[in-house]
Formats: sequence, structure tokens, C-alpha cells
Amino acid sequence: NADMRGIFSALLVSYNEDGSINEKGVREIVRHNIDNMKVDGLYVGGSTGENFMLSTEEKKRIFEIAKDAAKNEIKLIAQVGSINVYESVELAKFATELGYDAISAVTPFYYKFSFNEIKDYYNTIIDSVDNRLIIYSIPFLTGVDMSVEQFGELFENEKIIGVKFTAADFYLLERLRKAYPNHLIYAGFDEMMLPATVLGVDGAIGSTFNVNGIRARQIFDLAKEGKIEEAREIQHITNDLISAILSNGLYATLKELLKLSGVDAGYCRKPMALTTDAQVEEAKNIFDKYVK
Ligand code: HMN
Repeated sequence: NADMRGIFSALLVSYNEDGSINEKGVREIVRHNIDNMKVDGLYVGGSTGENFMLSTEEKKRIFEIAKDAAKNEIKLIAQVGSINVYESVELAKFATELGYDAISAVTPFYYKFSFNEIKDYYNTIIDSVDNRLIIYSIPFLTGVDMSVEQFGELFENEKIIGVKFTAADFYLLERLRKAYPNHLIYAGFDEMMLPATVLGVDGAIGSTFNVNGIRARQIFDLAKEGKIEEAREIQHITNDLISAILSNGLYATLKELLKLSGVDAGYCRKPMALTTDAQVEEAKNIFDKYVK
């Protein structure tokens, strides 16, 4: 599974003002990530794609557009998780047939599922396809925390090859790294990429790489080479950028920054709000300072 290491952008999706998918915009975002941000891959259908607000058909359409626009130049991961596990299976089959290199699924959320239910969810999804699966763990949004032992139980299924670890728990990250040296671990918080890389993650999946992919790779490579001070300088600039983005609204600002780079990134989808004039103005300042 070493082919899946590296820097993956969590793909933003361009929506029209009425909430429909802006296909041309999605293609441009894919190409911008490949041609300008030089990412190794894309994570399609994640939180960043505003995925949990979409219909099954829309999710499929985004998988198709991303696959087509990427032209086999990079690795593709399809996030198919949903609390409708039958939808997840359908999406896993669809993405596998399209040729996605791996699938991923968020831990089922909203209801307080037991660990056995979560395990059954993952096995149901991955056993329905000839593919590999990456667990998507993001406790601050899902409320689902799993222990080192529970990750181990999921990894008993050989098709479950790793985890996207979107958490600030570096103790747990270190324990996972030691316990499962042959599984893939992706850092999920871009602002903590340096410490995660020092602890030995195999890659990173992040929303801000859509606009900051070059610096993200520098942090990752420098840290792997042990050049910690140089990596830290770039993490500092990166985090000035990320703090500014988060204060101005994450997805809306990322889209405005893409627009300023000439990419038709469109709007966010309801119930997310349309971008205000003040946000657009602030995005220009952020662009001039950190992205241009
Ligand atoms: C996804 O599911 O689309 C992303 O992989 C999620 C990714 O981990 C991002 N998390 C969220 O947006 C909740 C991060 O890149 C995050 O946006 C960034 O670190 C800023 O906090």
C-alpha cells in the first residue's frame, strides 16, 4: 500500500448559487490541485466537498468528474461513508468500478453506535468490493472515539489498510504508529502536520492543500528528512494562513482564494451560507499576504 503515501487534497466542490454542482468548476479545482499544488492524490467526497449534504446521485457525479479530470495522473480516494450503510455500499461499488485507488468511510455518526456496530459497518462496506479501505476518524465532528485496540480489531480485516486521523491526540497517534507500523496513517489537521509527520505519518489529507499544497509538501518532506527547524518555519507561515482562513470561514474562504487564483470554485451549498462581501474582501487580504 506504499503507493498511497503522500499529500492528498481533500477536494473542494464548486456549487452554483442554486446549490447544483458546477461541473466546470470542479474540473478546474481538480486540475489546479494537480498542475499547481502538485499533490499526490485527492480525497473526494469528504467534509471539504460538503458531501454530507448531497444526494447519492450527486455524490456519484462528483466521483465521475474528479476521475475524468484527473486523467490517471494522481491517486484517488473516494469517501463513501454515510449513516445509510446501503448507500455507502452502493457508492463503494460505484467508485471501485470507476477505478478509484481506495475508498474511505467516516465512522457512522449521529446515533451512538456501539463498536460492534461500527465494525460491522466497515466490514459490510469493504467486503462488498474488491478494493482497500481507509477509516476516516474525525471525533470532533462525529463524537466517535476509538481506542488503539479497536483500531486493531478493524485492521483484522486485511482490506482495511489505514486511517485518516483528524484529531489532535498525539498520544493516540504515537500509540497507533507503534502498534500498526504497516498500516497507513494520514494526518488530517493541516495546522498540525509537522508534529504528525515527526510521529511518522505516511501522508496527509487536508482541505487547505487546495491553496497551500506546496508549503504542505515542504513541511512533510523537511520533517521526514529531520530538518525540523526549517519545517517549523513553514508551518508557522502555514498556520498564519490557516488561522486567517478559519477566522473568515473555512470553505467559503478556500473558495475565494481559489477564485483569486483563477479557479471557478463557486459557492458553498445550503445550509451553508453564501459568502458575504466582507468575507470576499478579507479573502483578498489573505490571498495577497499568503497565497499569491
Ligand atoms: C475532508 O474530509 O474533506 C478532510 O479530509 C477533512 C480535513 O481533515 C480537514 N478537516 C475539516 O475540514 C474538518 C482539515 O484539512 C481542516 O480543514 C484543516 O486542518 C483546517 O482546520
